[in-house]
Amino acid sequence: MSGTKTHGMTRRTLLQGATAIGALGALAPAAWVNPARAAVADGEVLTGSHWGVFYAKVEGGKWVDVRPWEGDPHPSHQLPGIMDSVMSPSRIQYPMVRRAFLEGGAGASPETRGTGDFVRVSWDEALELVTNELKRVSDAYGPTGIFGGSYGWKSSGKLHNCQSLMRRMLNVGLNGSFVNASGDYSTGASQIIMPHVMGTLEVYEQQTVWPVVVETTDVLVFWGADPVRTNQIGWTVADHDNYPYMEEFKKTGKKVICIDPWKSHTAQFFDAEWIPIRPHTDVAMMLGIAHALYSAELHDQDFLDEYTTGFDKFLPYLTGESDGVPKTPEWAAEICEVPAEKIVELANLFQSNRTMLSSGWSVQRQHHGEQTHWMLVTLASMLGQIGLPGGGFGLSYHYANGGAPSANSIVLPGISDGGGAVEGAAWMTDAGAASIPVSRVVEMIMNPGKEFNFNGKTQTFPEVKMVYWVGGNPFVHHPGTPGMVEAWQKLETVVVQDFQWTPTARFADIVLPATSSYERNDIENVGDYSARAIVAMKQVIEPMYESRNDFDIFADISEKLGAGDKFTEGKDEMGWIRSFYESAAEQAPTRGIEVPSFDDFWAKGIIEFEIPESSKQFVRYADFREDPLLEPLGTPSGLIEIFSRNIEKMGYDDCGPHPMWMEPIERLGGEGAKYPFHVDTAHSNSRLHSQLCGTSLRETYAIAGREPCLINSQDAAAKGISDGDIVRIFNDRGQMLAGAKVTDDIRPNVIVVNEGGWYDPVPGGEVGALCVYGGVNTLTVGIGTSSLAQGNCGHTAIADIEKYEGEAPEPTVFTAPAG
Ligand code: PGD
Repeated sequence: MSGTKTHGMTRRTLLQGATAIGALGALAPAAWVNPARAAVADGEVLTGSHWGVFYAKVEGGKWVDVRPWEGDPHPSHQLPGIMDSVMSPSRIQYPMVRRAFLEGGAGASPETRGTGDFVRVSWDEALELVTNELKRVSDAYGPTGIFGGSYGWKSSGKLHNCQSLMRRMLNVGLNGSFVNASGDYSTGASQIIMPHVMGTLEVYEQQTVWPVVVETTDVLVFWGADPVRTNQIGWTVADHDNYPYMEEFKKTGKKVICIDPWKSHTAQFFDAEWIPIRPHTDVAMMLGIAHALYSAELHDQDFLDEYTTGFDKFLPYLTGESDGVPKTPEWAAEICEVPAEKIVELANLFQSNRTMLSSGWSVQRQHHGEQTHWMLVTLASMLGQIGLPGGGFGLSYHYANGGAPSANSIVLPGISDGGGAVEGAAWMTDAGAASIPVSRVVEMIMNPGKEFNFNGKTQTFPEVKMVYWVGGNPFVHHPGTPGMVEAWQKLETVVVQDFQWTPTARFADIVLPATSSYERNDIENVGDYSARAIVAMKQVIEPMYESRNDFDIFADISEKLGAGDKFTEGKDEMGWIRSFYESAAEQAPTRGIEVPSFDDFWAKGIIEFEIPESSKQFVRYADFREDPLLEPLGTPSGLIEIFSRNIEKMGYDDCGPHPMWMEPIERLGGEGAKYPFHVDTAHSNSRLHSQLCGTSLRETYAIAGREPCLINSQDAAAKGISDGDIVRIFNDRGQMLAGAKVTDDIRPNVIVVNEGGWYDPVPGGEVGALCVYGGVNTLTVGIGTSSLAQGNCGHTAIADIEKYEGEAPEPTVFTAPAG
């Protein structure tokens, strides 16, 4: 363990300056009562969440039921889980500190992280500890000692954005002395490659809207996307506007194709043609289709000439002239296990019909994931339908209801992280490495001083000693959990602020209980793409136990750091919410609409906006197609870059200048593949990542008390596995238990274990320990996608499976540690 400097630090030193009551550990909940008040003691409260707008029914101050908002066309079946999350046994009730940390000081016995040995402390004591640690680490190690790049899906709401609030505290209180992170775990590869190819992020942008798709698309392809399952949630408050359009499309009887190892919810909903591709081989299949198009002269050379650059440089690769390997349908079939005839058939089908190639993000959340969407764009360019109604490609139909027409609305600002306003924070950009690509966090902790490549730059990992995590669950979301367990042992101090006793909270030194969304007031737009309403996210109940709002926690820490006023700017919860609304309302006249006063809005609870006819006709890239000179793309050439000179200049051996098939580090059927099964880690139908895993909703899907593992009936028979059996899944990185679900909805040699199941190691804390619930990142690869994007590879894993014999240890992760 590095940082021995603090080993001798005693509890007394850590608590320096704490009040007598706090230092003695006396508990004073009354001092921390939230100033905000629940909306009603009896009745219904309208509020919002990632899962949509809903009514919470309250009786005698208790939340007893949920009812969807009548404006939601397709409410999520997960709503009851939200209510349960507030009261579940996995709720964090009090501030807690790891015993060894409290008694031995920062960095003491790091191997006891994750063992559940916590001591309850008062809020005074906890806040004093946290503030002293922030000061100590900042003083001792300088601006890169603290990692504040905490990532995760937190809760909706423009004020209680715990990640912005934490960085605001670090900016105003420590003058911005912390290491931040860029990007996200969803689209790490695509959001870096797409600006080179299309001049924009693509993944978070409006799609050709659904009414146009229903009207004009003949063939709708979902390539590794499951919108029926994943559109249940939104980053703001979900509107679910895509569902009625999907119903309409289904009624037309037009062709839907799902290219996916799993016969997904979408495949079943549309009764689609299912093409059970081998995982991680999509680029090869796309190349096979491209080759079939080119060799039959079915590609659109006019489109390629006018709207793209570099096809001539890609062509020798496609034909094999440059490397001796023609990317024929037969070549592709060997790799992807889709028959060559089917590949040729698809080439003809796509070319002779208006075809929308809609892709999800799993296909880029894998080793060399940059290539997939780049090749998809290349294929769509060869088909020549980009910018035509219902044709081309789309990278967000499956996310937050992308493609739902946008309203003429006002858009809310949110709490800022205070960065821009901080004097002296310029060191962050000067230092260069003060921000890491978000999924490199474990690599950073393990390799301080090591150089790494990222999108054309060479940077150096800083030496981080303290991590403060809010609104995320890295012990579940980060691929390669055993690597994270090991990395955490190098840290001196870990603070986690959450309302659930997540696996991440269990591996912390100091755990602070936050309120859930439903114990505070906030405000949010409804519909990430439609923005068709603004909802008052009203407080449903009083804060449970000793939980406090993230805003109040960080305001107090800022105060202790001498910057309380800078943090609050003199505004309380309702003051901020009012200011966001009133600032947004200033946009109303320019949009030709009227909005009520804040007080009227708040009393009403929700305001809705009209969706103009023009929005219902939006076609992505229609302007570019109409006039590529006047409406150029944001790429260096202004055109679609099938060949990128900028990427060529970077000279990476793991991401070339045009899309190509690159063998991933491991894959099913790959050379020397050590294990016979690919592990598909798609998102769950009944959770949002790891959120709600700690609730009673789990009982609706768990098998033998564990995360389900879908296995093909032939594979199950060969392995002697029956429906409901407990299975052990293992590879060189880790091992976990799961409950078998035998089905023919998954292709042979692939198993599905949804991401988001809570990591539950036995015995707690050990690197490589058996995870008894089924946290699938126990098995996945922790490396970056490539030197270009450094995204995460959460879908890259092969493993073996066996029936678990003997008495399986029961999961314990869903209850609070004693203390
Ligand atoms: P969540 O479960 O949403 O997962 O990773 P992420 O960490 O976002 O975690 C959010 C946490 O925030 C929860 O613990 C919740 O209780 C807490 N929280 C919610 N509201 C508040 C609040 O107001 N205050 C505080 N303090 N805490 C709060 C998701 C990530 O996983 C993502 S985005 C993707 S796309 C990746 N997907 C995959 C995948 O497909 N496959 C694998 N193998 N791995 C993945 N990991 C990634």
